[in-house]
Amino acid sequence: MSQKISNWIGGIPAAPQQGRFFENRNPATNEIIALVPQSDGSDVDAAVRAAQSALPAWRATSPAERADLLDAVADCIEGRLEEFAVLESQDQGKPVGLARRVDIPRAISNFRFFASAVRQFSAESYVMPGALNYTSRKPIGVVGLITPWNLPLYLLSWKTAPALAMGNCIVAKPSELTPLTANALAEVFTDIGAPPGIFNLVQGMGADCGQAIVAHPNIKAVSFTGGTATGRSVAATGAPLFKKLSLELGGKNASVVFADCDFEKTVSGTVRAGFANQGEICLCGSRVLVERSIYDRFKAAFTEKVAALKVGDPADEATQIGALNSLAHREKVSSYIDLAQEEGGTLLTGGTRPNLSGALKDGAFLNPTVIDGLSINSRTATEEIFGPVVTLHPFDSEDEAVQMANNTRYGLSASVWTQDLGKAHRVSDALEVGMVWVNTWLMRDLRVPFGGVKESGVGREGGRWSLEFYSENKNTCIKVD
Ligand code: TXE
Repeated sequence: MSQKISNWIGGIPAAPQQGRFFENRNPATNEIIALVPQSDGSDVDAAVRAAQSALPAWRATSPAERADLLDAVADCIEGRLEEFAVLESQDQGKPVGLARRVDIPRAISNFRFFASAVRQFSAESYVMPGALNYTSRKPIGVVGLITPWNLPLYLLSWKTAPALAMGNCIVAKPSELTPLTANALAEVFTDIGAPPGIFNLVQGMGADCGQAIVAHPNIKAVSFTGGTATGRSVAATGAPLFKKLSLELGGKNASVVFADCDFEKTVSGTVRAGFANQGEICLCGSRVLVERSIYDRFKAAFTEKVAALKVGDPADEATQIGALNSLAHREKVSSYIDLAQEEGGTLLTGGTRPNLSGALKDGAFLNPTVIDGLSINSRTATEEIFGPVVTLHPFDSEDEAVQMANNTRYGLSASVWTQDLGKAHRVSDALEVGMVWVNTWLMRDLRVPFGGVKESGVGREGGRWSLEFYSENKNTCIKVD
């Protein structure tokens, strides 16, 4: 059964002005599940006008009032958690259990965290002889939020909550591949009686709808999460307009495994880092670098664990690897598996499609894949694949491990696995990334900075960095006679 969804402008559903819709498919079954507005610049313009009308009243509210609204959003999503989890799973391909345990609860906690953070956000003052300076954080105005298909609600909530907390109004565009939980979030804003126009949602393609958001003269800041090539285009459009930009882009992250690690925990941790969400997380550890003295033992244990992952129906609670996000994306990922073999790699497990029947036979499934024997300079080991594919590489020394980990144009995150604290510090310090985990992966503390270096992005979000990004810092100097 497919539904026809709308844009949400000024708190009410709005059909796209050109009347065009496109099909949205469940990647596990290839069935059409929704018709989605194919919006263009005229829809974006209407959304910006609605946001501008809501802005004067919204920016005048107190932080406590905004925090109350964010808490109400969180409560409402929580009340509909199961519905959100099922929508996310059907739209994205991820196991429903993962959406139920991770994606949706984390989206809820984003709203609660930023509600609490803005209640406590404080200004600074600088006293000087004869004068007092104080800073205040002003809303930017109307902000554009553009999000990808891998963690749809979670990433939208990560931007929406701090943007509203700081008194901005929003024009958001989710990925055209995963429009449904964003649509449900817009419903939530209307259901809880949020001021119309503070959260506007425009559905559509990147090239027209996304580009129209980035180019719109009255959108003053854009927060974008997606591929590096798209990020480059967002920067090229937004920078000459002097927009504030936050770019969270791709990654080719290393898990660095030393011989002195806790072996069992490291195997489990690096398998999780490689294959969570089908490997479709920008933080996934898709290159596992292993000290040569334990390489063969690690390779065997890692491969065995990956081969045992349960691939299949995302609606089944026991499933660990669901469908990739689309058939086109599976083609891209599969093409890297072919490339890896041309580049001299050996498939240790995976590389094939699982044998699923019934409704799932045409789904975008791929068995989790482990490859070794590749040069660290190969395309497979340096380009972002963004799927359930991990390459293994041996190293001989700490220096070599660092050199190999840094051998990529990306610099988002890394994990280091060792019981030697000194080594953990040295290696973490030398890695060219924005985030390092030691003996863990994707352990989340909402107060910490999130973002990458090199071609993984520009800027930081998370905690106070989000509150700072979504506001302008203003200084007032008062002369004291
Ligand atoms: O992302 P896009 P795609 C990586 C991953 C993946 C590749 C491409 O390697 O295979 O990127 O994925 C909107 N102006 N990541 O094509 O295109 C688009 O509609 C403004 C990494 O799906 O970057 C969507 O809403 N917006 C990643 C959003 O940008 C534009 C997550 C992201 O889409 C636009 C996803 C334009 N010109 C993919 N073109 C991560 N780092 O988490 C597209 N968009």
